[in-house]
Order: sequence, then C-alpha cells, then structure tokens
Amino acid sequence: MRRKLVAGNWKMHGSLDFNAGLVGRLRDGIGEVACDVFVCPPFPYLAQLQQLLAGSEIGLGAQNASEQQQGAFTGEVSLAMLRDFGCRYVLLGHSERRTLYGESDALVAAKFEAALAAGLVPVLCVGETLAEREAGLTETVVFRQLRAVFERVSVKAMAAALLAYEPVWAIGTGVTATPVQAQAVHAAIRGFVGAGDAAVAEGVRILYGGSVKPQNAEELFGQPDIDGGLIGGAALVADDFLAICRAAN
Ligand code: G2H
Repeated sequence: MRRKLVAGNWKMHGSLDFNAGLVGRLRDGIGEVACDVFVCPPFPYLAQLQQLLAGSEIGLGAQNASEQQQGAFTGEVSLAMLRDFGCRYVLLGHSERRTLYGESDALVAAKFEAALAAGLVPVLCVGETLAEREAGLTETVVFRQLRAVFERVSVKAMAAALLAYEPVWAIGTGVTATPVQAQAVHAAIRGFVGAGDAAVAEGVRILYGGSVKPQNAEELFGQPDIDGGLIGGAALVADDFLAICRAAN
C-alpha cells in the first residue's frame, strides 16, 4: 500500500509576508491531513520556510537544482545548498523547465542522478504537450523522458525517488486530465518501471499534476495508480491546498 503524498509547487510566487501567512494557515490545518506533504517555494525563501516549518509535519523541497556540485555556474543552485536549508525533495524536469528554459531529457537525467547522489529525493516530472497527445505520442514522449533517466541510473534507484505525471496541456490552464486519462498514463508509467523491476514499480509513488483543485482531487486520487498530486495554483491558497491534502487521506 503506497502512502499518498501531496506537494505544493509555488512556482515564482510569494513574498516574506505572503509565505508567513500561508504557512501559518497550513500549520493550523495540517493536523487533519493523513498523507505526506511538502512545499517547494522559490530559492530565496528556503531559509524562511526552513524556520517557518520547523517542528511541523510539512516537508521542504526546491523547484530545481544544478547537476553540478560547485564552480563557475552563474545563477545556479547546488543540491548541497538545498540540503543546507533543510530540503528533502527537489522537483526536476518540470515542464516549465523543459519548455521555457530548454532543459533536455539528458540534462534532467543528469540532475536526477546528482540529486540521488546528494541524498535528496528527486521528483522526476514527465508529460506530453497537447500536440503530442493529439498525435498519439503520449507514451512515446513519457517513456523517452523516463528512458533518459534509466540510461544514467538503475531502475532500482527509482525506489528513492518520486515520479510526477504532468500533461503540459493541463498545467495552469484550468483543464484537468480526466481521472481515466490520468490513470491510463500512470498505469503505463508504472508498467514501464515494472519492466525493469516489478517491486520498485509497485512501491514508487506517481503524483498527478495539472490544475488539481479541491473539486477534482478526490476522484483523481481515487485512481489505483495515482498516489497524490503536485499542486501549482491551488497550493497558494491555504484552504484549497489543505482540502486537496485531505482528499488524499
Ligand atoms: C503543474 C502544476 C504544479 P497547476 O505545473 O506543478 O501547476 O496546478 O497550476 O496546473
């Protein structure tokens, strides 16, 4: 039985005041939540969040990291730095990184390998665009993104990671994949991992991301291969995020 998990991806939102208010409300409500929860603020707020979350059940993650350990890489943030600020998780290969910032499958795979080596839990994000879905290429694209990672690490390594399926056409658009559409891809992803290692596939948690809201969370999380969610917009509204977390109970 896989324990459900809900993660908040704040993207490029927040301020010192906003974060303090949001985390205060999350801490007040987290007692009614039974699943694992973590939030990923922008880099400059990691230190603030480390303090705000001290002693709480809510974990801390980052939205990206460098595959390099240190050196002349202007603007980059290392995995060791994330660890210094209490991060346990790191999102990698989010579609906004892939499409807006040109991150390739190979770069995401290098980041994934580096995150495991640094002792963080990488959250590998995969997903297809609308054009790819309409061309019948959903599995081709998602499997290609997974294969790039398995060229660098063994399938067994996925036991220490999380997966997130995020159809690009459902991200921030208000359009959600139907539970049936999402379940089909989640099952395919689990099958792909299972071809390498059945036990790892059975244990790995696969989150769904893309316009998850309190109104659709319960049905999505009720699907057999959907183990929780990666939440963007709704993670910025305490009542909505907590309702989504409770839907995973
Ligand atoms: C997908 C998701 C969080 P949203 O990007 O990663 O965002 O819930 O706003 O679609």
